[in-house]
Amino acid sequence: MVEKEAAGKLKNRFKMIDMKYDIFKKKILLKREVISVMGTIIMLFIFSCSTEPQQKKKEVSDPKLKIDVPVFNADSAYIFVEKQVSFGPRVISSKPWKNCAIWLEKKFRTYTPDVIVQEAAITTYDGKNHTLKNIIASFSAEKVNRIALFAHWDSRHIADHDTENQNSPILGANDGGSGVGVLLELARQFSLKNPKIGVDIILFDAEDYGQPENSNFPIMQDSWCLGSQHWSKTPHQSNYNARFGILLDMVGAKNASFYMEGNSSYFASSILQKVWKKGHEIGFGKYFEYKNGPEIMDDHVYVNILAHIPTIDIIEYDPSTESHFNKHWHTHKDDMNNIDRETLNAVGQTLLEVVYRE
Ligand code: AHN
Ligand code: ZN
Repeated sequence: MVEKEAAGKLKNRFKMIDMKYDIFKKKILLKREVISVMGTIIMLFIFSCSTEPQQKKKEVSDPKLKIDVPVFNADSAYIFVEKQVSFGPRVISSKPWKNCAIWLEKKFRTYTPDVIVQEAAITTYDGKNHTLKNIIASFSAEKVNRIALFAHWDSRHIADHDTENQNSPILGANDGGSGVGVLLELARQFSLKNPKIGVDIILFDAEDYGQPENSNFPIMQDSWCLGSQHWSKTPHQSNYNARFGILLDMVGAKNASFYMEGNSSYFASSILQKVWKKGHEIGFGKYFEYKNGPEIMDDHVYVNILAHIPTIDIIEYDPSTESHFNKHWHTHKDDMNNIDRETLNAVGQTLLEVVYRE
């Protein structure tokens, strides 16, 4: 009896031990499972941590990838040139000049509320008095960080490089019209998508009323670029400043090439490099040639010297002509036949790239 009891107790004890062992085993198994699941989670976490930040870093360190640069519409720019030419020669104080000024101001106002027509009394080399009009459109006028884009909107009062009708004014489709056409298309683009930087588009008057070589009038210094001279001495806002400027002059002729103009290299070499590099990067290397051109007396010289804004001139250089300008320069052939959409596009798209990446 005692033996039986003792044997039963022992059995029970063994049962208890077995049960405890079972629980112990289960606990270990559970622990292992937990550890393996945790391990997987930790591994996944480490994996995700080690790859994600690298990708993010790439995006942050290369902001160029994020910017959507608009597509320049060369047809639109072409129509803007055509419209200017349709008024006739835009010679200061003439009817076509007055009508074109009204149209330019109105057109700008459809793209921005900040439009100023700056007027100034001038006397030209021929002793005549006029009131010039510089037409200015500002985008994000409140921003301190700005750039300025320039062109002249007048056309020459004489055709001194033609063989015929030298005393009648020219249409200036390329010489005047092309730069303005490109800038109007840029204005349209700015109204659709605001660039990060503030932009001023400044159309100078009376650039092309310079004294001709065969003139009987006494020689007058600084007879060209009267609008830019006035604006550079007296900008439309006191304390006006821009980080840099780009002038467009004769940017619409077929197969034009733009050499690195001498004054631009002297005053604004880094801007010149920036623009030429962009032109090459987006496939317009045949227009933006890495060749040094001569110094040209143009609106940007006054902007550099008087307004102290480093400014380049994108201006056609033709090594095959005597003037080194376009073959129809200051002749009656500077009409719409002298305008090519591809050239307008090369210049316009390059400028969009420059502006939207600032
Ligand atoms: C001179 O011929 C002195 N300067 C060229 C500036 C110009 C005239 N641009 C267009 N027309
Ligand atoms: Zn000219």
